[in-house]
Amino acid sequence: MPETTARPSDSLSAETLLEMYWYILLSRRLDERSWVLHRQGKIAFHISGMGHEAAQVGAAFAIHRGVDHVVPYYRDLALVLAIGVTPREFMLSLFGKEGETSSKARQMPSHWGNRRLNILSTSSPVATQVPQAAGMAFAIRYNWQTGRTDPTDSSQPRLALTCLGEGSTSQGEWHEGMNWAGVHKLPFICLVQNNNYAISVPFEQQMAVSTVAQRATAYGVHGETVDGTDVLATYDVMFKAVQRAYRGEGASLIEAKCYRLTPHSSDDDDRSYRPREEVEEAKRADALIKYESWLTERGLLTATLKAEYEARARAAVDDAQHHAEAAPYPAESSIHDDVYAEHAE
Ligand SMILES: Cc1ncc(C[n+]2csc(CCOP(=O)(O)OP(=O)(O)O)c2C)c(N)n1
Ligand SMILES: [Mg+2]
Repeated sequence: MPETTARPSDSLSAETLLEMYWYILLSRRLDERSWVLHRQGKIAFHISGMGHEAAQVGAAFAIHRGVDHVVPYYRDLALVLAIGVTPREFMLSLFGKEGETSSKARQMPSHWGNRRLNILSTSSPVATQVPQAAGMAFAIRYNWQTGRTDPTDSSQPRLALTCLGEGSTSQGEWHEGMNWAGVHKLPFICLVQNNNYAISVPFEQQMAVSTVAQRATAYGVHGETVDGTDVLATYDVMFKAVQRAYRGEGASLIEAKCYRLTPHSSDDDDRSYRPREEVEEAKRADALIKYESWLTERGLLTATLKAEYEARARAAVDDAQHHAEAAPYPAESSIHDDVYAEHAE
């Protein structure tokens, strides 16, 4: 008899599979609108996650969303939406309006932070969040070891997940964080979203190895490369990494191969370093189209249902935009809030 290996995603319900689809779609439509708003001169800056959504949604669904610690990077729109950030919260950050959750509208957009959802905001220098996330994982393990928390208690954070691009793994902080995670067998996952470019610098000019995942050996952590345009393949790899972390078996370095479908940001022109044919080919292999076909082949997505999802996404994007446009800017008098410590006289 041929050997069949069950994949964790085999046991996902139709409802969950469609929920994953919803977040990929919602992220894509919000992202597209953001580019339009930028071109209309309504917002100053946008940095896109298009092409990375499947990897991010696959990862989000493998963790305990809203409870486990997540330290995302700027491309993680789909990840944070799947964790519970709302389209309104995202648009408030684009417009820099009152109610923005990461920094009360002080930060650049896409520097996700959300106390309610255990999402920690990062600063702009890439990879600086890696030692911080490893430190959070250290605290989790320390609390288990000292009996302060129970590793089987799913109401508590049981791992720290951080994301970054492959180019950012050239930074010293990445190596320090990974080493720390390996030495202390931390419940820590680093998800590297490898889109082959660090702005204009291609992969082969960033490192002399052929995958990021093989660097895991140097830190004594589990390393694996996965097709990040395949939401279920990413979910499977992430699910196993998450279970290892929860069981106290240590850290993982997961490399999800993606393609950035847009320029690096609204300030970049990628025509100077990427051939158009390469971009067009990646668009044909787009994660959203691939997952739609997969769902359709299995009878889970019909033309009617797809139209319903599109209408729902459109309504959510419109609502978020109108909400952010109507919201006030932070009051001038609040400019020093959270800058200086406050002491009771
Ligand atoms: C320490 C540091 N150096 C340079 C930059 C400017 N910068 C911002 S994003 C970026 C590219 C990062 O590429 P990668 O890690 O591959 O992530 P991607 O943007 O491709 O998802 C650079 C160089 C920065 N933010 N921080
Ligand atoms: Mg990159």
